[in-house]
Amino acid sequence: LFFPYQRWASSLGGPDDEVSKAKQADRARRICGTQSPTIFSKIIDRTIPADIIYEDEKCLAFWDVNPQAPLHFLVIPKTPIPRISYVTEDDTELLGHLLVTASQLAKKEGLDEGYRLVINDGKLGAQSVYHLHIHVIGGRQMNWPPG
Ligand code: TR5
Repeated sequence: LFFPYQRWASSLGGPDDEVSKAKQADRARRICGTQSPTIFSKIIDRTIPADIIYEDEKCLAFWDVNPQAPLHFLVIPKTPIPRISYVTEDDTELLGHLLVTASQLAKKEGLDEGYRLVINDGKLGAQSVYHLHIHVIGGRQMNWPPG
């Protein structure tokens, strides 16, 4: 528990950082196309290291490098779907699997008192990496509405 908390405490960049990253990513996506493979494809194929906590044939989970809470990890499909707004009926089973995995890992990490799942979509949703991912954020009181 100590390690992710320490990273969270030392990386409070603030929400503006995430919004500017999302704007940059959207600009790059419009100029360069679909931005594929993203950094997450490189984490999946182990070209770039990440602190991986779970893997199966359909998905991968790893600690967020810029945590927004004491515990913050991402659950991603191995298939590089860019955005939640791009999914189709064919992705129904995969999306269910991602949610069940997120829930099981949250339980394993001891988030018994609650946590938040977040999927950012596109520029207005502050998405910065165009490979679908579920944020699992916990270990502190969340606020509402989100920023
Ligand atoms: O803004 P969205 O919803 O797209 O979230 C992207 C998330 O990916 C952010 O919370 C970032 O902190 C996280 N991220 C970005 C990188 C990265 C990462 N998490 C783990 N490992 C990472 N590596 C190695 N490289 C990144 N660029």
